[in-house]
Amino acid sequence: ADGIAGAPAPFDKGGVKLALISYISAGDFFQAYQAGAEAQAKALGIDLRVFPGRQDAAEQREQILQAVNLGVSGIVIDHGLPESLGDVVQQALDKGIKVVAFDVNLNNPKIPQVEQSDHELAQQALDQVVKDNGKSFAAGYVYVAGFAPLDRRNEVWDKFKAANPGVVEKARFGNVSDTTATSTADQAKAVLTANPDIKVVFAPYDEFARGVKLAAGDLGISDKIKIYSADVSTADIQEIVEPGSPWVATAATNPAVVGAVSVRAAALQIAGQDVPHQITVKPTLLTQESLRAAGVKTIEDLAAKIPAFSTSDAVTASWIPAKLF
Ligand code: SR1
Repeated sequence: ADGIAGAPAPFDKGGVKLALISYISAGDFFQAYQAGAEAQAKALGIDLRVFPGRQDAAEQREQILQAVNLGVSGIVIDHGLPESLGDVVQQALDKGIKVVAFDVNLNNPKIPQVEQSDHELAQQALDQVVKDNGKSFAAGYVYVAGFAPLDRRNEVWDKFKAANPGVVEKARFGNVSDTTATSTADQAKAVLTANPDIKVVFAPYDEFARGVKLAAGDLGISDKIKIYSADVSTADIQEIVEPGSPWVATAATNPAVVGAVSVRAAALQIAGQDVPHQITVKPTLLTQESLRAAGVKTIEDLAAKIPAFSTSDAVTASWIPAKLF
């Protein structure tokens, strides 16, 4: 195992074992998050064990116990259902294992919480909604309760509607599964057919937005609606900038950067260094117009143009290589 010269123990010797335990693995966001975690782990000489998520709470609990038995020094928990995790996470903490939570509220002062500033992210997207559409329109809203980032974004949507009585939510739908985009597309088709006055769809998860776009294309109404989302990937950029696309804006971080930040939070704790309880990676608004004007085609293009897409100064230290992409 390769140690890092000048790093605190145990990173000076290398071979530190860390587990990444996800609730969801399908989709661009989660794949990029994992790739970022792997890149940061490699740069720290960490032996990262990745446990794939299948939206299965019982399996995620089992994976946490497996990681404890493997003798890992840290566990990054990426999404999940808090009510099914508390006792197994406590078992890990009791063994001295450091835990980091991304987008799942584990409500424990010993567990740093990583998030993308979901309130700000939703607000950025909704500010663009108002710029493009004013404050009176019929809307569709894609939401599934119980996922911390979606619940936080929903708080902003609720406030937005309360502040803008001319915004009428005609329908609420959504599905989170291993086929989120296609299942959401089926629901969106029914919703858009039943509500032809919908002009705006707030779909704050890229798989939701992809589903709504698919439905609009199938129904031949891509020029009648505008879709506002969260998240970005190379595939998303291509869908946003293509001619006639109804997907007009997204507020996003680089998920690979968020994955790297999560691993750094675990590494700093393992090294006995302080980590803030709340760790935030700030989003950036990306409009169709700005992406087209800048000729952005990939997430790498974004990273080259916008510093926040290539690295974050959250939870770093002089001994941690942070520039990975
Ligand atoms: C089902 S939760 C999906 C969200 O998790 C991450 O926060 C991504 O931003 C995605 O939108």
